[in-house]
Amino acid sequence: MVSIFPVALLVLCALSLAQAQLRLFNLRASNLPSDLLSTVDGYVKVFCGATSLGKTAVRKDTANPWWEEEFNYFHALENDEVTLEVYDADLLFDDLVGVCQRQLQPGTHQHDCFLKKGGTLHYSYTLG
Ligand SMILES: [Ca+2]
Repeated sequence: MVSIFPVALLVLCALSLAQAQLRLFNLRASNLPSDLLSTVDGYVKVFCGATSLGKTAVRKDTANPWWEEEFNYFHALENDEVTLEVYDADLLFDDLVGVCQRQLQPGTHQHDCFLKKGGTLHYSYTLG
């Protein structure tokens, strides 16, 4: 008699390793901190694992920016870590306001992430 257990295990592995499409969208921030020397000019860099998915445009002179960019990645895996780095663009060196990291789960999710130097990043993603 041939056990079907190894086959079932194989199928499970294949399912859990199946690449999925990640769509990250609706990026907004609120109450970004200002410094004395410059306006708050926010932008966000997006990564999935070690892969850079790009960055948003700079929203000049607002503590409550929103970004219309969407980020798509077709090789995402469940439990991959998505990283969002929020910066304040400045003349010489851009300030890192905070970093948000989260492990991807199937479905559509909306998250608020408190940034180290102040303010909150809001974003949504769909994995599926
Ligand atoms: Ca600035």
